[in-house]
Amino acid sequence: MDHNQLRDDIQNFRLDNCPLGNQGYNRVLLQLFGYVGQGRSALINSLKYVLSKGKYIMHAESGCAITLERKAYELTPTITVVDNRGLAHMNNFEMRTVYAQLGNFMPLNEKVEWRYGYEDFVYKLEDADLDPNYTDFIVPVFVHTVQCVLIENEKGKTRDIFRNCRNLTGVFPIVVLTSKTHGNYFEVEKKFRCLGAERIVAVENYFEDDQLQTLGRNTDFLMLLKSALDDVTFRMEYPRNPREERIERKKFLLKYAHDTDVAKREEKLKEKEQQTAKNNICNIQ
Ligand SMILES: Nc1nc2c(ncn2[C@@H]2O[C@H](COP(=O)(O)OP(=O)(O)OP(=O)(O)O)[C@@H](O)[C@H]2O)c(=O)[nH]1
Ligand SMILES: [Mg+2]
Repeated sequence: MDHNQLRDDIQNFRLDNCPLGNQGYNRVLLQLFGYVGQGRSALINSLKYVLSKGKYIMHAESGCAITLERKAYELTPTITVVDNRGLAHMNNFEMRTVYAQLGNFMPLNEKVEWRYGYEDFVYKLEDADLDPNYTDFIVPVFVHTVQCVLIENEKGKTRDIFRNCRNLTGVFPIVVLTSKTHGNYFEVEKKFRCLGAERIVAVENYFEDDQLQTLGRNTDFLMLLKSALDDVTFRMEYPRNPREERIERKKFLLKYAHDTDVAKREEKLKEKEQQTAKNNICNIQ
């Protein structure tokens, strides 16, 4: 498809024009997530740049500043992109906060804290009910740099993350590989395909000192947005109920938080029993 046509289609996409109307949704929310320092903020700046036809502006701080606050950036009248806090350790406590961000249960423009206590986490979910959001159609986007190879231990966890994301949002995460020209992206793409990724888009982000637009580079960013909108159109062909979907997301989060907590308690109990057994052996000797 012609580049200008593609950009116009993205700019003009409206949920009202879906086969069954908007069904109660009023915007498409691209939720960027992944590990720290993978190029999420740079991706937002590139998307804004490619769609604006104007000068390059650094909207989201990229580079030295680590994103700690959840922030939303409007791309078109229908599409908004959210810069979520990145994962540092990939443990279940961080993961449940990542899922809470993806499920739209964490407020925008506030620092995202990892909630290690079960009650603390559940109270935060309850707080979100003060001003519940039913109207965002969530599309998860996992951002990963080509320069960072997934190690064996991370592969299984990433597969689980993809599956949980799909269960939470109903959409399989789109994988965006950044730094396309700084590594072997075919190799990295193959690894993500093996983890079940359905759609993978590789891009080279634009920066203040690297802002010469080319057709191919721009088209990669537009293809990412088209891919997200294709997913939305596909799901909007079926009858949906945004309120019920939000309740289902909350149930998912409560169960995940509970299971994580139980597993942690069992682990602690086992450690304590092992220590007691060790002490008893020492006392006998
Ligand atoms: N060459 C190149 N560098 C990139 C690209 N994307 C991001 N970077 C660099 O990678 C680093 C991290 O980019 P950010 O945009 O800050 O990444 P982030 O995921 O927002 O990071 P946190 O907010 O810290 O978790 C920066 O030094 C960027 O310049 C890319 O496509 N190409
Ligand atoms: Mg960032």
